[in-house]
Amino acid sequence: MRLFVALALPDNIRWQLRVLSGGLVGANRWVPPENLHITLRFLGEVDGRDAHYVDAALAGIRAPRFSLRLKGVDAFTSGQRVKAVYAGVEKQPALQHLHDKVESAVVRAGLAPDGQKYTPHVTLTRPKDTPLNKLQHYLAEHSLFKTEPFEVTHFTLYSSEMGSEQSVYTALRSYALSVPAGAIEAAAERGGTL
Ligand code: 2AM
Repeated sequence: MRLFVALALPDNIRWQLRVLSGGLVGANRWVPPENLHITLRFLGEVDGRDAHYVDAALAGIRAPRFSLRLKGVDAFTSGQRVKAVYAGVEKQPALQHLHDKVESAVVRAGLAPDGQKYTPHVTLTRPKDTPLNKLQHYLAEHSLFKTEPFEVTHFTLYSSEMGSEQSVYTALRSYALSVPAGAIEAAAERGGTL
């Protein structure tokens, strides 16, 4: 099966991304709202035994919850070709920290290291035929894009299958992030919940 590890996005954030999903020449297919996510690690084709090891290693990760915000738009290009257009993620050291823990866990489970610099993003479209000048126009138009902050409380192992129109992602298991030390006491003092 084809697997990846990702952060799901809350409904309100997916809603806020809707303003970006259109208005780009050569991009006719946009990632549907239910498929929008932040990939932590693409695993590719993994057999059942390795999937089991990966799951066990991911379940052993201890990392704190954190707050995140999507900010700006950008693109991965190759020469003149626009490969993917994405919403950016505001810098958050806790996200890089979680990514590094996931990477170590995956390697500990026996998969090959990724070796690439991690650029967190939410892919919006993989255009077929977008000229660079049209891309520049789109990016300039949305340069001030920003969502509300949201809490990241877990990360998820997904399988990916080809559907007739688009990929179908299935959440196989979610792994909880911990409540930071002190937050429980502070919430109790406020007399409220976390
Ligand atoms: P993306 O976050 O850049 O879109 C599920 O297919 C996810 O895994 C996609 O969201 C995609 O990343 C990522 N992915 C798919 N194929 C990949 C590949 N060959 N290398 C790296 N990441 C890949």
